[in-house]
Amino acid sequence: MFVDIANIEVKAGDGGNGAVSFYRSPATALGGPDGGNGGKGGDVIFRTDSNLSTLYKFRNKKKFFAQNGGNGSGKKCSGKSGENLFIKVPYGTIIKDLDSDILICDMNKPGMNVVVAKGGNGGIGNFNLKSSVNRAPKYAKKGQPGEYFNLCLELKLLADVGLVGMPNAGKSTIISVISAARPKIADYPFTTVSPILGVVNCFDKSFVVADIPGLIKGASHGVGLGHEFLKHVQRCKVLVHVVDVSLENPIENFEIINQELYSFDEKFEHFPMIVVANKIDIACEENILKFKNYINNKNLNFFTISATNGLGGLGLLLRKMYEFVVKMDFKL
Ligand SMILES: Nc1nc2c(ncn2[C@@H]2O[C@H](COP(=O)(O)OP(=O)(O)OP(=O)(O)O)[C@@H](O)[C@H]2O)c(=O)[nH]1
Ligand SMILES: [Mg+2]
Repeated sequence: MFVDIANIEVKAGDGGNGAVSFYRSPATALGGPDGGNGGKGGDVIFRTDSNLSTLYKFRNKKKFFAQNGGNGSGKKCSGKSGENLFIKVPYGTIIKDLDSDILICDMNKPGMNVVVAKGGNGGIGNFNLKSSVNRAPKYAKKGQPGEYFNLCLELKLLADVGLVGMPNAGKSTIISVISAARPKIADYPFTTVSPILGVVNCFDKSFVVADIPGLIKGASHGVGLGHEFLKHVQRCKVLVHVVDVSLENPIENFEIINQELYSFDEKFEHFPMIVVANKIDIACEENILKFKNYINNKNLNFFTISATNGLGGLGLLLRKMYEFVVKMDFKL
């Protein structure tokens, strides 16, 4: 199941208390203070894990508490530090403080480790509190509490290329041809119900393509499935808009999806886009030509393909995706 949002509680460990103790032995009845410091509480650390692709594991487990530090003890013994707690999240997870809605971090790089809640420092024992004024303090300091947060985790996929379009346009067929991803493909709308990622190897580079569930009119306002997933294309470098040209009205369908993209996020109005006219094997020439002219007038890159039988410019399309990814990487 694809889960891309989760609320959780995290608490770092409390610091252990410092000890109040005095050295005693058969030979020394009144030794000096020897209470050790408390140990530091464990931190809560978020870590990206490339094997994860959803926030599913947070559906049932919501509380994550790191270990407390141990209390100090006599003979100047410090308490044990609490163990850090590592929470693995998929690459692309955004962590926000739920109460203030402030962004804490964006786990947008592989291999990231971020301390989100710091463990409390241990309290100082009476051995370390002695001074010229008080050589035998009968008190020690308490450990500090660990930080506590209510967090909202939100996954926004970090694919390079996003495949968007109406249901049944052939998006999943395309990703299955250009990558090793094997999504379900079928001749009915909404076959894909959650984003699928595929890695494309092209020339010297590999890049990630996301197949997003089909969008329909009203998607930006929650109609159909797609709108929940529109956020996953916000961080793509280029969109590949797949249009079924075997249908009567490709221009209208193309504009419906564009409107949905724009009303979801106005930045899509100026977003790099490649237009793909798919299913040319069963489309009529006139329809293809009309659509081609329309797209050319918009100065967008345009490719005609048949994802199922290899007709047309699939190789050229791949090359164009590659060019966009390289160009955008260069700009970043
Ligand atoms: N004739 C023909 N059929 C195609 C072509 N590309 C895809 N199809 C068929 O169109 C149907 C839909 O393809 P999908 O790849 O599942 O479409 P989708 O865009 O992923 O659909 P959703 O997941 O519902 O959004 C399947 O039956 C495919 O076999 C093509 O180039 N020519
Ligand atoms: Mg699909």
